[in-house]
Amino acid sequence: MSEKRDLDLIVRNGRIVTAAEVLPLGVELGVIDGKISCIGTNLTSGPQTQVVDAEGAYITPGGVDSHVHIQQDNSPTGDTWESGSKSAIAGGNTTVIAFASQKRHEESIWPALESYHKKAAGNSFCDYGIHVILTNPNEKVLEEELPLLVEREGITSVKIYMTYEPMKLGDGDLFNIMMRARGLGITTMIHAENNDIIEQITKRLAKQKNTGTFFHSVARPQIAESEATYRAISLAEVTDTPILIVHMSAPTAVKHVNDAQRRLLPIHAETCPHYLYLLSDRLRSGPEDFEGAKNICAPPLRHDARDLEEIWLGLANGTFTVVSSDHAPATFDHECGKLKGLSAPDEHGHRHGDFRVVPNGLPGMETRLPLLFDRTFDPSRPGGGFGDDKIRISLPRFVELTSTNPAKLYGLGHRKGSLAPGFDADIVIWYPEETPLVSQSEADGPQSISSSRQTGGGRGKITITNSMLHHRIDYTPFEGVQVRNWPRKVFLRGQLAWDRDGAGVTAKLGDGEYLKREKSTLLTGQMGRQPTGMLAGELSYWS
Ligand code: DUC
Ligand code: ZN
Repeated sequence: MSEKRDLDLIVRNGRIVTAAEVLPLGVELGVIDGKISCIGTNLTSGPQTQVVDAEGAYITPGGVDSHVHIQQDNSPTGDTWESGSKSAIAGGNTTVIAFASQKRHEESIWPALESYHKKAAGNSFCDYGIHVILTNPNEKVLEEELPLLVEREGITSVKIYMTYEPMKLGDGDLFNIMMRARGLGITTMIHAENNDIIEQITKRLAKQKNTGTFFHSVARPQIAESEATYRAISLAEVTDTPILIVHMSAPTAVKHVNDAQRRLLPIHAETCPHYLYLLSDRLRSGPEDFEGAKNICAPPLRHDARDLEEIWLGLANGTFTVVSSDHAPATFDHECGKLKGLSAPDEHGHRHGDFRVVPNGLPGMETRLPLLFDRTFDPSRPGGGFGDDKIRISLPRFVELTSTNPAKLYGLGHRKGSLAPGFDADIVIWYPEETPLVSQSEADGPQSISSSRQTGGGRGKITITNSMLHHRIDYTPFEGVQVRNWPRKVFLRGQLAWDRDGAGVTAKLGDGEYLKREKSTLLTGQMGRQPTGMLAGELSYWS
């Protein structure tokens, strides 16, 4: 008779959140060999069992940040795998998916992929997958290499750009990639902005000497995003293939996605915390500084608070599939970083800003989950916390957007993104929220503030400062933003990887494993529908 084995870990006394619901307090997680083995009440511990008391806090699956740029060749001042993955773990992410980018002159995708594997292997604190950016989708790549990418490498997603001179592809290439992706079950991620609109406006801005940081947001108007989004959707419709429009910031573009979804087209959308929190006024620099460069990303931050609201609405109403960070940082104070856009002093001692040469992108892996969690309510409780005018989405929707959906969309739905038996024991325990926000002694004055609060520590408002983050970037665009909670403990496959009240990051470099991914198991809408206006079977003449 086989001996019943002790659980390695029990997490008790918390409120487990899945994409479907918040389970009652008292439901416990049992873990064996890095996997969740059971969920139940009064689980039995043995001498070998580590028991963790969540103290009534919410427990969510490890975050899956499915769009991060780490240690890419074109980002020399960004994060390394070491710093980036450490930052990910400290922000509650147990999985990231980053990009190996084919260079335009490369006839094959393998050199980029091999060199990217070498950078990541043994250097990650969290589990990771890789997407491939296609910039030269020649016939060999499409016909011979993509099938191997899926079957041999476990890479089931590609990203393509409609803008940026060194990377952008035309509609013909997009069409051909989508046709191939459809046959192979690849998810196509698209950066949708109309390059010609941006290029022409940029030239005209420069002619009028309007190159200061703020003009970055003027050069990339909403219509550039919405036109390209509509075009990408049309190509997806005619080729009948699922796509994901990445990092959406323009409500006019989100409307195209929403319309397409209502026609049951397989169109996914992604947004990022900066498009939910920050406006383009952040791009303004003072006369003596270049601070606005810290908020330069593409698509840009939008102009109006109503634009932010529309993006929140898209989260609440189901239009968006995922929220990623698009962590793509550049150090500010570095000649190849954001300051690259500031000239040397001229004969009068003036320095001139030029947004055209500022690297695009913001850091955000570590702040993604706390920023979004801040706006959640608990639907299992009377009133649920609604009534606070900041609240926008439910806790299950938070889990769906940040963990469950990205796992399913990118072929990890069988092991990541959910707290259920058989899944990896990737677990985030937050701070309990019922306890007094500030203890009496803390309320008495700054001298009595405890050490955990000095580190911005839990149980109460946490003010984001760059000094508390683990990336190797010298700023965060969210400096000074207050959030109500933070991942307190994070387990990666059953091992404690982050302990905010203890040793900080407890995972070891190299604990993170490469994840071979399966095909997507998340579909919005339907496939196999007849594109508008075509005859039944018309597609078979050419597809
Ligand atoms: N925009 C991109 O297209 N990539 C990375 C960062 C950014 O802002
Ligand atoms: Zn990106």
